[in-house]
Amino acid sequence: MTRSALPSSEITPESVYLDRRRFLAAAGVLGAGLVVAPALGACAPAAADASQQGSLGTPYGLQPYDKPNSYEDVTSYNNFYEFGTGKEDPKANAQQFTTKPWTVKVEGLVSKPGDYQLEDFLKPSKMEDRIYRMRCVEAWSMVIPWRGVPLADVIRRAGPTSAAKYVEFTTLYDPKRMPGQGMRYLDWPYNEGLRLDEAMHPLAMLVTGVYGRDLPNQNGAPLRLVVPWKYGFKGIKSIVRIRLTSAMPKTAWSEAIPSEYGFYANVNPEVDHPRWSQATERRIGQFRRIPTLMFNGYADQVASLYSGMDLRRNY
Ligand SMILES: Nc1nc2c(c(=O)[nH]1)N[C@H]1C(S)=C(S)[C@@H](COP(=O)(O)O)O[C@H]1N2
Ligand SMILES: [Mo]
Repeated sequence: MTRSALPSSEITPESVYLDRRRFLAAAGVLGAGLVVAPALGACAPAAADASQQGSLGTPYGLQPYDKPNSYEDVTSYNNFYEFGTGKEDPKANAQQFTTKPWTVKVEGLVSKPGDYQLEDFLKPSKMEDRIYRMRCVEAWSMVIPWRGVPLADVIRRAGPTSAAKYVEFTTLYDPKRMPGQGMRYLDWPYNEGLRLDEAMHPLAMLVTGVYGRDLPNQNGAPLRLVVPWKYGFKGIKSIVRIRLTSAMPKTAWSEAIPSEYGFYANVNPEVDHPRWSQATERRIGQFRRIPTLMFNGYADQVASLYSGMDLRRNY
């Protein structure tokens, strides 16, 4: 009997999900194996490890502590100021938020601007499951199995013109549905940005699900950004607009407190936040603090995007 044949009351959703992924990985089915392998390797049985880790795990800096966080952890400890500033507020306050229908506006320096229903916007792309380390600027972190599409796919379809240099993302503005927008924590709507080459990097994802299920509201339903080598605030939630621009977009946190948050937001353990160290992190669900890695452990993949840049000044 496979584990998924057990009644759901006997198993946690995350164990079923991860078991299935282990099976797919062992069978060589996962196209995104390079990306998911580190976390899979960490929880895979010893026999499977020998064949998986050398080829798949090593390039992504597999660490023994990189086990996926539980579904409960991932969905109950967040930042999403539109629903309150406490870590447990988003889950408590976002339950009634409706995300259907959902329109995504694509505009700016593109050959195919338009308003797309979310389903049509995503349909031409293949959904992928990828387990990423995630690091918040507040020095906590998680390992999360996301589901989504490569951001590069969506941008390619929009057809950036030769003048396009940056991508700007904007969250829904609707204070009736997002009660936190009635408070002036930030200059709403929340917005974020990437340089076009960062946005085209294969690790950058537009995410619609977690643990193989639809994204819960508190995690940014129905569409959010995930950029695993950058601090969590880049991962803008509940996106309604993607705009290609020639000038560097303003971003919510660097506008609010420019002395503490920059445009690049790359994880760099050598550059402290003005009020605390970034050298270590607290992995949610674990006891000891662990060292923070350059580019959150994705340096082999992304460091070349920043060659020649001073990452102390461009924080
Ligand atoms: N619209 C919006 N997106 C947001 C935020 C927010 O307040 N509003 N917080 C960010 C921060 S600081 C973090 S750490 C991540 C945390 O959410 P996650 O754990 O679901 O990735 O969401 C990011 N995206
Ligand atoms: Mo964050």
